[in-house]
Amino acid sequence: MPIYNSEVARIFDEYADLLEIHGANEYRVRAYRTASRNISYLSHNLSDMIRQGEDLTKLPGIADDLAGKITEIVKTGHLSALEELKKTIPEELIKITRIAGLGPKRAYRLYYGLGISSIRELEKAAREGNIKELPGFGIKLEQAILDDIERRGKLREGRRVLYSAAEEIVQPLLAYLWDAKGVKGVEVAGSYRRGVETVGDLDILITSEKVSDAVDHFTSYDEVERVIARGTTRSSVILRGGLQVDLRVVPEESYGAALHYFTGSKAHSIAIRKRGVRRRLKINEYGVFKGDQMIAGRTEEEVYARVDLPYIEPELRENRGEIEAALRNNLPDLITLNDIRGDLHSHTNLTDGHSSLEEMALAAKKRGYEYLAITEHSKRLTVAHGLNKARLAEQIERIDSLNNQLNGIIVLKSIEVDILEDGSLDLPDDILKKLDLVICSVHHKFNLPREKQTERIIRAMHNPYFMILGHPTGRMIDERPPYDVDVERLIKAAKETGCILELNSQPERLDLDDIYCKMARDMGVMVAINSDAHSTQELDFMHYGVIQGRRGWLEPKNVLNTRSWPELKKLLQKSRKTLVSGAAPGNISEKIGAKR
Ligand code: DGT
Ligand code: CA
Ligand code: CA
Ligand code: ZN
Repeated sequence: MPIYNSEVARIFDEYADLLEIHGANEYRVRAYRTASRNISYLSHNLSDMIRQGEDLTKLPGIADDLAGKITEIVKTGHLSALEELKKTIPEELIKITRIAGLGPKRAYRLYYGLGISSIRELEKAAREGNIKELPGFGIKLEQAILDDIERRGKLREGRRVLYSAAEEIVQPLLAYLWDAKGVKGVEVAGSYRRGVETVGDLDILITSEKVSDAVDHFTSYDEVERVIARGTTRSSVILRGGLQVDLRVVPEESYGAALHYFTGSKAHSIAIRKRGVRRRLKINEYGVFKGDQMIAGRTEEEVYARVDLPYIEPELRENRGEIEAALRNNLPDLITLNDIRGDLHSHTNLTDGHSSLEEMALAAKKRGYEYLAITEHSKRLTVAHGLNKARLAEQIERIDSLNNQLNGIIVLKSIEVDILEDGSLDLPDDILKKLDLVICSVHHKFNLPREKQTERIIRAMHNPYFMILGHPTGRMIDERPPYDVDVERLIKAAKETGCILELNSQPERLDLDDIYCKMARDMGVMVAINSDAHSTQELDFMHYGVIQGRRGWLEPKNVLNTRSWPELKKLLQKSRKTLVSGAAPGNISEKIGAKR
């Protein structure tokens, strides 16, 4: 993948900003800014120049040092000096440089002068009038900073946030609410409780002996930016960052009914209420009523029981067949994090990860896993330092020797190999066959027409070493739509070729989504829930995937990595055998052609 001049220019600009925050010599900073501008005006492509062995120092403003850095960027996709510098500067400080009226130089002075390293601290200092006291800042700038922070907050208001971001807000908020006097119960309802991948607002229920204390406590939470409504049964606030939180105070005897009502979804609640009506019962957020008499409401189980249903897990409450399944006594036995025995997708610092092979293995062991697959990128992904055959062979040896030293965890030799445009894989069969597991992913050519994209992937699935399709639709929630692909056909092809689909647990991916998980399950195709961790901490992303899997009705038996290593090994070998004895890769295009 060639690096464009604009990318080199961007990296130099960022480097200049960070140097400036760091207080570097202004000539040095200016050298990178000038180089950045010159590069963006160049008529030649730097990649081509390097390939043709041309001397970069002939370009205006490019000395030896810069020429070396350009070569590094073109060859590796990043600048190690920039990566190093980033480690020494708080990430939020970089955000501060983008606030109106500030820039790297002023960010530097805020950091070293007032110890400000986050937007929160900046806002606080501005409100307290400390910014204007700094030489060269003044009251106008202080006000401009506050205005800009507020404007940014408003921009985010009303936008849905990722489940993972909501979780970061929910955990401390719940702990805080439990601290109020007289509190007997606190729970989040709404889309968050149903595990929806993005959340519009948070709906919190609280039962308390002292209602007004609870409400006061809530509205004086440190993170509250603005109180929208304040009442004895319902209060709403906007938190810093723009997320709305609705708090409802409910009596204990109505707790289950309220929890059911406010968990929704609306479609599910309406269906339940209709079943009530047929039984001459009224169901609302206060309880289940027969005439004027309340006959249930303390727990959700009671509410369901009154309409002759078993308890239904929140993740299923979308009126997508869960009530019918409950009536047939056929609700899924949903997967939990405890059922997961290993992680089948992770990267190390050999490519674009941040932790070493050994650190990853030990972190997986610490999480109680039996196995961890190390799935580095393959060579086409140059920006991620993807592995070629020789480097993969070395990695295989390293893993073999690590496995000899480690107890209680098995590191699987694996790869996340690119699916090329024609459906072939980025590495040859003779190295793939030495691996325990092969994940295949699309990382480029996202914009092929639907038919071509679908065939590209199906063709790859016919490679005998193809086992798991990584992040099957390529979507990034709120950032990139899925590529145009016929997922139903992919699932059918997976069924025919014995392939497995991944549910990638990166919080902005969650790919497969809930609907396709259910489709895979219904069509008898297994799903592997993987973290795709790029560091030891990211192994914890697994729980996001598990929640999405629950929304997709997945049971432990539908999920590949609930198997013990011996069982998993058997399944993988079987998938390989059916294919090796089936179509030879050479015949695949004819096979696909014949099917249509
Ligand atoms: P969100 O916030 O957009 O991510 O989605 P929800 O599901 O959290 O929706 P929200 O916050 O508007 O309302 C929370 C729950 O309250 C919702 O899931 C069901 C219940 N609810 C809200 N409005 C109605 C309604 O008009 N009828 C019924 N039956 N339930 C409602
Ligand atoms: Ca909500
Ligand atoms: Ca709400
Ligand atoms: Zn990937």
